[in-house]
Amino acid sequence: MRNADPSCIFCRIVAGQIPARKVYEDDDVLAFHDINPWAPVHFLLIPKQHIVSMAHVQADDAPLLGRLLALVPKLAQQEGCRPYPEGGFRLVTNTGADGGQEVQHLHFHVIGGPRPWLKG
Ligand code: DGP
Repeated sequence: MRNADPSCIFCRIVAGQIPARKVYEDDDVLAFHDINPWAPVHFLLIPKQHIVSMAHVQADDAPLLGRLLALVPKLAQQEGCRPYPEGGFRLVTNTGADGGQEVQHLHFHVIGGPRPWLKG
């Protein structure tokens, strides 16, 4: 279990110090709308603990990340993505500078809704 980083925007959202439009929350996971949406549906799914990126994931994070990823289909549909196969969603995890990661707290973008909206 990593400690929160007080300089991390997402740790501050987890702590309730910065407001966010929450989609889902439990003891270990938080989902909230992206402040700068790329598509009609765009929310972020994060572990509450401060894992910096996918490059920092360790073997014992597997149960947490498995649980987090298993939430994606239900939350995507809850937020307005149509069901597979006509609908669906994009799941993106930017990692490091070359991966385009801006916020240094592991997060999964869940992006969808009626196209065209695809970016990148
Ligand atoms: P990435 O490039 O993958 O690190 O994307 C970070 C995303 O986080 C970006 O799409 C915008 C979003 N974001 C940054 N700051 C905030 C914030 O304070 N609140 C919310 N809701 N989203 C934020």
